[in-house]
Amino acid sequence: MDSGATSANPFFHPTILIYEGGAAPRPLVEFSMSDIEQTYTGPERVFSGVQPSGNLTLGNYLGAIKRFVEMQDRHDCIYCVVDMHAITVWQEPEDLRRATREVAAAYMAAGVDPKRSILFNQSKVLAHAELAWIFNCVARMGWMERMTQFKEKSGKHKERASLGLFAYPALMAADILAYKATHVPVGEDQKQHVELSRDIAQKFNNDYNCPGFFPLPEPVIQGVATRVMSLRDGSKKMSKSDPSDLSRINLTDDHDTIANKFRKAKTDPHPLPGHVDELKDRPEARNLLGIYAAFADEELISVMDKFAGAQFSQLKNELTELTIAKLSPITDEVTRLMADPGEIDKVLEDGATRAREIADPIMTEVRRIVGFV
Ligand code: AQP
Repeated sequence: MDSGATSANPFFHPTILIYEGGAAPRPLVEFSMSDIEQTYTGPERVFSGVQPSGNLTLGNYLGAIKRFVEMQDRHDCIYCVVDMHAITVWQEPEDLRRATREVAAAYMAAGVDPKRSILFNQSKVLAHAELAWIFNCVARMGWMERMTQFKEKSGKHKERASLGLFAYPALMAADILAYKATHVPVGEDQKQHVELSRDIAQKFNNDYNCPGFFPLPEPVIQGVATRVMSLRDGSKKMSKSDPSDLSRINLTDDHDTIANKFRKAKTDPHPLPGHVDELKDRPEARNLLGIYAAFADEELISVMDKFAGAQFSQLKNELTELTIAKLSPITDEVTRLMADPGEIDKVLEDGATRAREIADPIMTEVRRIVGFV
């Protein structure tokens, strides 16, 4: 229809809920559709996902899964294991199957209740792939080229990256909008992709002259751990695919491994500061204090008061104890659930059936709007 610039502004700036370090996690009822400049009038719905692309990290847990659990008390939530996203980089099929069940087990072990929320894996619901294709035709190359995740993951050899890695954000928009989800809890690294989903939703609504058909989904980025950093380099995100295992805490790490990784975590030579301003040029201190605050459900400032003037070794010891206390029950439960993969598969099948019930009528409308016979 048009060549990129729609009559309405396709780069609509959303209200992003970022509660920076220092602020207490606020009640989730904080967000409200009335804050959003849009004409969508349907119900609020939460959607988010995690890729089965390796061992889950502390970053995935604190930045995403822990908050998924909190949200299900107040909202209709759909939580997905995004296996189609995972194959944008090579995955051994056997590893993918195991990781898919492991992410599902981690959701449940952390407290996602598959009866209250919908829990399934993406490839079981074909609406994701179908809507992603339509969105490939709505999104503009220029929008995709600006995505920092593609730049980072494709590195110096873009021509060798998969087409899927480039188109990843269109699939993510489809994940969200196949359910007309209005809120997307994510870590900070995914903010740009949720913003792109808004642009795609808005352009679809404009191009096909169906104002308010899709909501403009809002990223919900809350808490003190929206960007957990590598333990080896405080300027780099903690990531499952980092080649250095010492850079991250995996949800499957045993106690000794957790203690060893924190012991070896990069620090600086100064005692810990007492004011948030002093963290500006001290990313490692900021990271370890932030992880402590997130696990302790405390404000960063009160954790800083506790450790002001102390050596890193004291923080590392207490952080190790706290991390083990919080993660052990989850790790044990994942191990228990993984002993019966058939049960996990049943949960995913049931979730997929419920997900299809929501997506199918939306896709029927989409096909009609697009002009498919
Ligand atoms: N370091 C992090 N701090 C806070 N949140 C994080 N998330 C990821 N890393 C951090 C959040 O976890 C959710 C699921 O992420 P994903 O599996 O979709 O992939 P990702 O964002 O690319 O995470 P990884 O661990 O870095 O995976 P790989 O290495 O496979 O790319 C998202 O909400 C994300 O923001």
